Amino acid sequence: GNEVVNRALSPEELIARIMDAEPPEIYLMKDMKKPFTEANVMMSLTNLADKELVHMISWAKKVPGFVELSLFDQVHLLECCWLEVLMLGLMWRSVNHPGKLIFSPDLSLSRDEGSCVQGFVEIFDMLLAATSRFRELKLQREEYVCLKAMILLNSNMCLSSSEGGEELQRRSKLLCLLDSVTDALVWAISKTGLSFQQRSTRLAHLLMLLSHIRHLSNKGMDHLHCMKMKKMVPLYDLLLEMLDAHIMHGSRLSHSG
Ligand code: AOE
Repeated sequence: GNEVVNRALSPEELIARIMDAEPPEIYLMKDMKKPFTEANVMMSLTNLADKELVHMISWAKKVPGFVELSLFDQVHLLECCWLEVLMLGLMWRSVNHPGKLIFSPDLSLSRDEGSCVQGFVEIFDMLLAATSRFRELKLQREEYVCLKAMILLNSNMCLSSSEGGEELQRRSKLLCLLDSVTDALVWAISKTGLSFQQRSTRLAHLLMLLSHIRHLSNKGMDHLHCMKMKKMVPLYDLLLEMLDAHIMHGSRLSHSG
């Protein structure tokens, strides 16, 4: 099955496939003379995220091997990582615009403009800091697409580890996929003409940023939960249900250690 497919894919081919899977730019086509009020900004961001999530599902399906995972695993992975994936995409779009977050080509916010949303500034600053780090590292497109695929495949590692034989097989399938993306990232880094030592350090730097992105996603999820409580976010019933599912999994995980 997919193991054979992925062994046959060279790192170069794998990167070509995930570059091909990249979602398109989303335009909001909103009147930008609107004042940046809490309600307007949250409305636009929710509208944007809503469109991006549809593309994210298509993207995930094009990540080699993803559709060969069980449907349960596919749903679970996306449930766990959607905000991390959105945030990494946001950082990539914003990497050449210091001090700004480019949510879409027609919606970029400076720190001050973001401050109209309660609780936004803290997350905003963390997003800007992680984006600056990617700028310092001169993140390459090939590296970016590998990191995004890694977020997807690494997002619920702890879930299926303590179960029986079939669970172990599903887990090894996932780990095998993750290894192929790791090989691709190592290959992408090796193209930069760095010494062996420098390449190892770069790999570590890039992977350490993933832990910040996970932290940011957790903070963002808390923030979204607050917004929902305040009835600021006009979430569709289905999406609302999905967001609740995410919070439920999060608390379940934190109870088990
Ligand atoms: C980051 C990147 C981006 O491209 C868009 C947005 C828009 C909103 C931003 C967020 C972001 C950054 C962090 C912010 C957040 C608003 C508050 C938070 C600033 O501090 C996110 C808007 C999200 C709207 C909620 C939509 C609910 C979706 C639920 C999805 C779900 O649970 N599942 C299972 C679907 C998974 C499908 C892939």
